[in-house]
Amino acid sequence: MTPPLSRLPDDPRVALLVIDMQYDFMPGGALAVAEGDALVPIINRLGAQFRNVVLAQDWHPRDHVSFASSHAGRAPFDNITLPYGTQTLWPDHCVQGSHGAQLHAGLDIPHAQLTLRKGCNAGIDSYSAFVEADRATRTGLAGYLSERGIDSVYVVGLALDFCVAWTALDARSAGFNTWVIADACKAIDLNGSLDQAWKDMALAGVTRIDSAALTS
Ligand code: VGL
Ligand code: ZN
Repeated sequence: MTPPLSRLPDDPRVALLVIDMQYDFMPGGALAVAEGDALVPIINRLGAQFRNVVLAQDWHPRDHVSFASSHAGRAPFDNITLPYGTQTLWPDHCVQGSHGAQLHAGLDIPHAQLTLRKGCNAGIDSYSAFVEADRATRTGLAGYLSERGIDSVYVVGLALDFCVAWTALDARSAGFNTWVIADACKAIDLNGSLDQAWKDMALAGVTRIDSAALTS
């Protein structure tokens, strides 16, 4: 089942989810995604087309469980086993209140209504803007969108193979029509994670489009 473009950006039942456009994910940042900053003008153009926009912000306490520095003898990009499953370890990034955690100042979407901070629990990571990595703790985003009559989301931002993909998969699980705008995302691509993410999303019914499909 591939949904057609049955929900246009200015439809009040649609939201654009802008994921983790923060300095630590930009070139020069602690967990840099190549060309992440090239997305700023693309996402600004998209943002202007949508009535509803939510900004997600990775927002970790300084002793966060996803930081390699929280685990003696571990290095960034190692995998460890936590009570909730496998966790990839990262360089310290997006520490609450730090410059690296700030949204890129070039983002220009003044009508965005909600900034959703995630990953705030010291012991649980959260790639997804909907459900934390324990797959049980909810951020409240599905409830927020549903209460506002939103049934469809377009997802853009960083990183395609982690926070964008997990957010899109959870949006589908929560029943939202879900599109990922491929040219408005950039990937980390760790051990084949990018190919895997597209496969997982296709299987779940997430539709891949390019921003050109929305410019009429
Ligand atoms: C992200 C790794 C760790 C992301 C966040 O935004 O994709 N990736 N924290
Ligand atoms: Zn993070």
